[in-house]
Amino acid sequence: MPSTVLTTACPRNCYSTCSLTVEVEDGRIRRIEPHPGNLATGQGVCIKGLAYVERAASPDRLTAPLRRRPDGSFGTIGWDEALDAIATGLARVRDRLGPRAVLFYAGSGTKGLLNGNSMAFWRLFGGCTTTYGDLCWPAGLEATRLTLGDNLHNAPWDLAHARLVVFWGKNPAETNVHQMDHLAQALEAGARVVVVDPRRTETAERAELLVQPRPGTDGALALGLAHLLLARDRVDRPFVDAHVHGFAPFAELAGAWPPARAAEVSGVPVAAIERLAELLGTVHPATIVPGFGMQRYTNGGQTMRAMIALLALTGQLGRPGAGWMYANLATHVFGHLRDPLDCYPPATPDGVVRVAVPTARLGPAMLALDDPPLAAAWVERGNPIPQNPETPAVVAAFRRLDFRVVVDEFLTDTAREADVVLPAKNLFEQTDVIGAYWHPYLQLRQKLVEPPPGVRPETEVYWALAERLGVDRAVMDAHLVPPGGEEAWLARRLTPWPDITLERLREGPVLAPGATDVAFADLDFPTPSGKIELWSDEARSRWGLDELPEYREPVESQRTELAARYPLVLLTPNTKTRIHSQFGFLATLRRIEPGPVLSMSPDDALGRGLAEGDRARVFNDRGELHLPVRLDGGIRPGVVVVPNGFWLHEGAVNGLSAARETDMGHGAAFHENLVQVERAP
Ligand SMILES: Nc1nc2c(c(=O)[nH]1)N[C@H]1C(S)=C(S)[C@@H](COP(=O)(O)OP(=O)(O)OC[C@H]3O[C@@H](n4cnc5c(=O)[nH]c(N)nc54)[C@H](O)[C@@H]3O)O[C@H]1N2
Ligand SMILES: Nc1nc2c(c(=O)[nH]1)N[C@H]1C(S)=C(S)[C@@H](COP(=O)(O)OP(=O)(O)OC[C@H]3O[C@@H](n4cnc5c(=O)[nH]c(N)nc54)[C@H](O)[C@@H]3O)O[C@H]1N2
Ligand SMILES: [Mo]
Repeated sequence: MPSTVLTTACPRNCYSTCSLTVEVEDGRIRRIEPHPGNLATGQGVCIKGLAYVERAASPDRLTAPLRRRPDGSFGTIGWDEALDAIATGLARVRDRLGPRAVLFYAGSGTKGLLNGNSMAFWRLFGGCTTTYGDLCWPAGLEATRLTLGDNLHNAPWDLAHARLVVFWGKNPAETNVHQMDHLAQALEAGARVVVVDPRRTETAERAELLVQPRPGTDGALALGLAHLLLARDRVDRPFVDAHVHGFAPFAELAGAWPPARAAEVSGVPVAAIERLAELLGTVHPATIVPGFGMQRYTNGGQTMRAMIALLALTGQLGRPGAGWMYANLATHVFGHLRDPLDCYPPATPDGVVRVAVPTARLGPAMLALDDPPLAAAWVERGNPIPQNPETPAVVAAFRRLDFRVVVDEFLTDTAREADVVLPAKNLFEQTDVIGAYWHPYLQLRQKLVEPPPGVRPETEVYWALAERLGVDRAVMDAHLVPPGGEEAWLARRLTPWPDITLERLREGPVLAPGATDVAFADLDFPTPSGKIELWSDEARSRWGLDELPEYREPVESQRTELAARYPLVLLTPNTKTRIHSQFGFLATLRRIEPGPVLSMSPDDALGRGLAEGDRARVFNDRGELHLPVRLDGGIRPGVVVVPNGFWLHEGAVNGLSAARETDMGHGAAFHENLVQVERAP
C-alpha cells in the first residue's frame, strides 16, 4: 500500500509543541519529520518525537479495558462490562455520599481542546471534587501576571536578536531543544550567554559564565544584581519613570542587598555577581529566559518577581531581542489559564464542583476530605503516584477509596492502583486543536490512523457513560462531544476567527489571533497601574506576601536545624529522554538513559566514602531511594540530583519530596527537599 505524509503536532506538555509531518503506511506510523511551517520547531524533532514510531507500536500499549480480580491481578474485559462496572461504581458512590465523593484528577499528559469535554461530563454527573493549582509553573505565571499583567513573550525566533541571553533555572538543551537553534543564531551574531543553575547543565556548555546559586536563593541573587545596577547607574531612567510602578520602594529594598550580602546568602562569589550585573547593565538587548527551576520553592513566586525587576530597571521589555521569556500564552485564546485561579472549573447550576484539593498536596489533601470523604477517583492524562509530591500519601489516598478508574495508554504506577483501567487513544488516533506555551501557533493534532480495535477516545467513553447514567439525550447533545463529532465540535470553537479553519490547520501551524513577534511592544502593561509593578498590592491581598519581592529563606533550607541531619538539597530536574513519567520504557530511549542515578559533586561523595558507580542510599524522614552514584564536578557542593519521572520499581523521587505549595499560584515546591546520602548497606 502506498504511504501518505500528513501534518500533525506533538501534544506533550513541553515548550516545543512541535509541528510534525508523519509518514503513514498500512495504518502504521513509519517516519516522523519536522514540519517546516513552524518557525520555532522546523529544524528537527527531538529524540522522544522520533521514538513515537516505537511508542505507537509498543507491545506495552493497553488495547483493552482491564479489571482488577479479587486476587489483585488484572484481567482483560470487554467494553460493555467495563462501562457497566464504572457506571454502577460511580452511581453507587453518588447515591451514598453525593457526587462530590468522586475525585476527578487530570494530569498534563496531552494537550487539546477536547480535554474540556471531561469536565462537561462531570458537571452532568452532578459535580465532583477536583484539584486546583498545577504541578508545573504557576508560581512563575502568577509572578509574571502580577508584574507584567499577562503571560506573553517575544516569539521564539526573536531570541536571535538578543545580544545577551540569560538562561536562569532553565535547561533548554534537554527540555526545549529547539530553543538551542535560536540561541545558535544569536551566538553567530555575537550574543553573550549566561546560565544560572546550581548544576553545570548541557545548556551551560554554550555559556561564557555559569552562576551556581545555592538552591532557592535566586531572589537574593537578583536583589544583589539590582543593587549593583542602581549603584552603578545602569538604570534606564526614562523607561523607569514612564513604565515602572514602585521604583522608589524597590530601590530601597535593593539598597539593602549589597553584593557581599547577596553572595553570603546565595553562595555566588561577589566577582560573579559583579560580572553578571555588568552584562545586564551594558549588553542590550537582553533576554532573560527563566525556566521552572527556581519557581519550585516556597519563595519561588517572589524570586521570579525579583528577577523580572532586572529587566524593568534596564528597560529591557517590549523590544526585539529583549524581555522575559517565561510563558507565552498567545495561543490560549479559548478562555482558560491566563490567571492561575481561572483553572478552577467554574461551578454551574447543573453541576456543583468542589475544588478542594491542591494538586501540590494531592495525597494529604485527599486523605483530609471528610464532608463527604472521597470514595472514588477517576484519573486521566496523569500519573500522580510517581509525579505528585509525597508519593506514599498519594498511594495511601488512592488505596483508601472504594473505586478507582484510570484512563491511560500504558499500565503506569497509578493505573496499577485502579479497579478498572481504560486504554487511551494516542496522539495519532483522534483529531484535536492544541495550543502551546512557547511559540504562538495553533495546531491541529490530526487523526492519522484508527485506534486499535479495543481502544476508544475519552470523548466516546464519556458519551457511553452518560447514556448508562441516564443523562437526557438533548442534554448530552448540548454539552458533550458525540462519537465522530470531534471535527464539528472543534469547528464551532473556531468560529470567532473565520480565518482559522480546520482546512487551514490541516496544512500546518497557524499563528494565533493577535500573536506578535514582540510582546508588550506598546509598553501598555495590563496591570492595575498600567505599568510594570515592582510594588504589587495584589501580592499581599491575594497571597499574603510582601508587596515588594522581599527575599525569604525557603522553609526547608540548609540554614535550618534540619540540615544537621539532612545537609544536602535534592534537585529533581527533567532529562532529554523523557517527558516526566512518559517514554522512559521505550527501548530506543533506555539505551541512552537506562535508569535513575544520583549525581553529586566529588567533594560530597568522597567525604562519604562513595565512588563512581557505588550504590548510595538517599534518604530523609519521608523516604529513601537506593541508586548508583555518578560523580559530577559540575554540581554545586551541597546539592545532589536525581531526575524525576522514573517509575516506582526504578526509583521515583517523589517518595522523598514534601507535599508543599509555592508562595503563589498553588504550585509544588519540588526542589525544596533536604536529604542525606550514605553508602547503601
Ligand atoms: N520531583 C519532581 N516531580 C515533578 C516534577 C519535577 O520537576 N520534580 N515536575 C512536575 C511537572 S513540571 C509536571 S508537568 C508533572 C507531570 O506529571 P503528569 O501530568 O502526571 O505527567 P506524565 O508523567 O507525563 O504522565 C502523563 C500520563 O498521561 C498519559 N497520556 C498521554 N496521552 C494521553 C491521552 O491522550 N489520554 C490519556 N487518558 N492519557 C494520556 C501518559 O501515558 C502518562 O501516563 O510532574 C511533576 N513532577
Ligand atoms: N525532555 C524533556 N523536555 C521537557 C520535559 C521533560 O520532562 N523532558 N518537561 C516539560 C515540562 S512539563 C516542563 S515543566 C519543562 C521544564 O523545563 P526546565 O525548567 O528547563 O527544566 P527543569 O529540569 O524543571 O529545571 C530547570 C533547571 O532548574 C534548575 N534549578 C533547580 N533549582 C534551582 C534554583 O534554585 N535556582 C536555579 N537558578 N536553578 C534551579 C535545575 O538544576 C534545572 O537544570 O520542560 C518541558 N520539556
Ligand atoms: Mo511541567
